[in-house]
Amino acid sequence: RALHDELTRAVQNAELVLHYQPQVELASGRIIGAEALLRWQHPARGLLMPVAFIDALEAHPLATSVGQWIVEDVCRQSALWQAAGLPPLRLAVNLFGSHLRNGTLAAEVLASLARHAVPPHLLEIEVTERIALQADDTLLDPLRELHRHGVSIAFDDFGTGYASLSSLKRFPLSRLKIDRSFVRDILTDRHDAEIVRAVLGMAQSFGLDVIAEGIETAEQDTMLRMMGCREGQGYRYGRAMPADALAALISSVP
Ligand code: G
Ligand code: G
Ligand code: MN
Ligand code: NA
Repeated sequence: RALHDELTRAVQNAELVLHYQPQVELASGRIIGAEALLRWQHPARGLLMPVAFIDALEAHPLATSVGQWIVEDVCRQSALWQAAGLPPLRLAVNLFGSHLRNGTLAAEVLASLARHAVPPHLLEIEVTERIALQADDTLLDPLRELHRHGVSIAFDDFGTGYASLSSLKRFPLSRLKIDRSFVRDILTDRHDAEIVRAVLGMAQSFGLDVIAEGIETAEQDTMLRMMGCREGQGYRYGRAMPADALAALISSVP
């Protein structure tokens, strides 16, 4: 209850901010995109991570408007970076289940893209298995519509739940995000390595792109490249950081 009320205030006072974690092309190390991750700039407690508030926010009546703001802010940022001469970046947002159920998702996202003249393929929407499981088939229609318009749809934390395989059939997908739990021990756990290999093979069969999450070391990077994984995300390339810091990082690389 206290957290609920505090979140109401936080939204009204614009205390929520987006940080951006780089995503790279493994072959070159080039930053080709970023995932927008929510932070709460709390006036008394400092910068709060999602673990402290994301469940409360997801259940909050304001979740949908926060979701709308996230898409709008990412499109605004994308246009700013384009105008500043940065190479085109694919920016990913995480979806609240309630936002999908709201029914206006597709129209809002398309409006934000149009307002800021952002090409649809530069926006990616990440959907988790939790959402996939809840969703009856018509609830996926907004995602289908966005996908038809060229918006990229990624399956987050792929491989961690039992809906994964059947979801490949129903979901309008562009990319699988290999969960970081499989990347962590990829050099020492033969089963994890085989799971990653299987996901890469499955993605190829289904014509999907793949990104591996949670890459922390050069050895994990090399292993994934050798296995044919083309993109990665993780502390090795950078943590989530303020937008200006990401722009500086991209500009610092010749
Ligand atoms: O870096 P990290 O602690 O930011 O993120 C933890 C989790 O919080 C992520 O895995 C993601 O599921 C969730 N999360 C972070 N930002 C957002 C957001 O903007 N929207 C939604 N729905 N979830 C988010
Ligand atoms: O939406 P999702 O759950 O995938 O959000 C990404 C989460 O993973 C965030 O909490 C982010 O801070 C975290 N993360 C990103 N890169 C790494 C990494 O290299 N190692 C670990 N342990 N966590 C990571
Ligand atoms: Mn994510
Ligand atoms: Na994830």
